[in-house]
Amino acid sequence: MGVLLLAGCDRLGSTAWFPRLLNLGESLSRQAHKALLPRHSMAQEFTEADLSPHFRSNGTSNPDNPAYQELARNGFRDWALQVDGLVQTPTRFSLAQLRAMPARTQITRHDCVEGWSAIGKWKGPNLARVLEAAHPLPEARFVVFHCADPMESGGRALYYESIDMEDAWHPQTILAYELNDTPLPIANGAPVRLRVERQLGYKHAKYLMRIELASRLDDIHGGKGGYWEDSNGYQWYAGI
Ligand SMILES: Nc1nc2c(c(=O)[nH]1)N[C@H]1C(S)=C(S)[C@@H](COP(=O)(O)O)O[C@H]1N2
Ligand SMILES: [Mo]
Repeated sequence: MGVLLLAGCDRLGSTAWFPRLLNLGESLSRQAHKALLPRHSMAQEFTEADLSPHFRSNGTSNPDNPAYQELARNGFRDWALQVDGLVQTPTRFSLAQLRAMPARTQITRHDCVEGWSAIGKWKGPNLARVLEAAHPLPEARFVVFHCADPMESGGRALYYESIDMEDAWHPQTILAYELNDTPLPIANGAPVRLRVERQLGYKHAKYLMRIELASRLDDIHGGKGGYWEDSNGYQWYAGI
């Protein structure tokens, strides 16, 4: 099993994450380590020939948020991703800083619960590398993504989502700033969105503004770990 997993990782050119995940040590109980193995599998990757001619937009396609609109007008030069919560070093990343990090490119299929799929090519740094830069504290168990787009009128109920450390450290979990070799369009979550390839579409938070490390989810917004989980009873773990 272990050999197969490592072989799989080698094939995809990513071996660094596994020892680092273990280094994270204290933040994962022994039981979590055991439970983590089955979910190590990789989502299927495709070739350029498989790309959908157009990667559609779903949900918000242009955030109704004056602060976001201002950032967009400026080509996101003043945008920064805040990483805080249960970290030693709260850190802000500019788009240029994220673009300067080692990046992963992957062609994957996005599956939306509303009944459509599309294959796209995504590029961006591994989420794990970004989180490591802020030094997660041992108590951190969840990664919460706070987005720019309000889901209700009057700027209320900003979209948000969350994943656990297993998915956060998975090699295909990236912060994408490119789709199909072009800067991520606003319709698809500019300037940066999450790709968490073994879960359904609604987990892939767009318009990222802030990433919060947390020990629990029940005291964040509606307490269910995401906008759709809170409002429509969607499953928090949306494995494909
Ligand atoms: N911030 C934010 N993220 C979001 C959404 C949204 O409305 N707002 N919609 C989700 C849903 S349901 C899907 S299927 C995908 C759609 O991504 P796309 O617009 O690139 O197709 O984004 C997900 N992430
Ligand atoms: Mo979706």
